[in-house]
Amino acid sequence: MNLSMLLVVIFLVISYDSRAEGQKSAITVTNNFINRTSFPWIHGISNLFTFYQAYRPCQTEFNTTGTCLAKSDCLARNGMAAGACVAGVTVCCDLKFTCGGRTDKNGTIFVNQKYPLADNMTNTCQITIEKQPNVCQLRLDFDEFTLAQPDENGQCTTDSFMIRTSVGERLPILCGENPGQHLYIDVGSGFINSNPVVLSVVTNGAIGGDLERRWRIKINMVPCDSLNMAPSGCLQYFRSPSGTVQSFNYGRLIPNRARYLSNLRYTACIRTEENFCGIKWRTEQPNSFSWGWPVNQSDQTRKNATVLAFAGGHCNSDDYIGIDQATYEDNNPLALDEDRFCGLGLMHHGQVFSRSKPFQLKVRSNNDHRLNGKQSQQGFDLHFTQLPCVL
Ligand SMILES: [Ca+2]
Repeated sequence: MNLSMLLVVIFLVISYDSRAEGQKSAITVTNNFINRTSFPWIHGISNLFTFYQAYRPCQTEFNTTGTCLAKSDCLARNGMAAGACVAGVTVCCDLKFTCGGRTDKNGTIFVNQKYPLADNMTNTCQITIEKQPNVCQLRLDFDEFTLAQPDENGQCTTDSFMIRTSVGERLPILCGENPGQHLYIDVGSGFINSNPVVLSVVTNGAIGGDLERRWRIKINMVPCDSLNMAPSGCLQYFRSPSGTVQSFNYGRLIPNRARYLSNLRYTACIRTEENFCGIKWRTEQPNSFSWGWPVNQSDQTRKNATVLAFAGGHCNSDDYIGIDQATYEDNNPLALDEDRFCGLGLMHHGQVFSRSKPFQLKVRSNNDHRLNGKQSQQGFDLHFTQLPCVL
């Protein structure tokens, strides 16, 4: 084959492959014109082109990183064609890790089946994570997380996100809206992967309102010798001098319904920075604390109270947020310590100070959600700032 003939063939191959998928009649005409059965060597050259243009990273139309693959190859790997690669020979393939997947790769991203589109089917979507040797924890980051809201009892009965592990404490079942949240899972310190972690999302039909069920969860493996390991017993771990901690499903008020979940028993921990001795917690917005209701208070007491913020023993019988030895004013010996906070405010000024280490926020809710629903309690959105040691 001389050079000019080769160029003509290359032109014909490109013109065939670069047709848009929708132009079916054009493809048929071209396909008839170049009968591949009659000219089998065209296959070889086409494959050569595909090989050179495949396996390069590319940007999908959803602004994620994809891989250039032949469309058939992409679909065979459960990927989704999300834009074109070079000259239409290959597509930019979004290789999704979704339902039925099994991974031992650090940084795997678990998405819903139709991601980035929403899923509104009844389904059980399950993935398995096998840890690599010398990994002690998994950290899940919810880049996107929208499931159905909890029911009036604060339970995830329509949709639920569950973590199954044979190591460590029981983890909360989640639902509702949790973008930006994270959590840690203990997976044991063994070198043999005897305890795979199973994540499952159970969904029931379409969800109401303008919500679209969708998730994108990043899975990171934390090595046993890493300084990034969360201390034992900490579901959430914040490693900064200041930051924000929100309750799961914190969001806009839903009348006569508590947004936060019932049956919670977990701790959010803050890493103590060097030369810091205290912590200040304040509400991120003026009303961003509504958690638990002092059921033992008489109706009259509640009516008379100007700010419905309660502390200490008043919070014993329902849900509360625990902060050890916290007072409304820092370094004031006359300000009494409290360790439980509840009601519709964080003490009277929306802030507390604690010099008790380690810095922890204990989140507790019982299985009775009636009074919390009646108060339309949203949960908490709290800002923390670590305080330097006083000499
Ligand atoms: Ca309650």
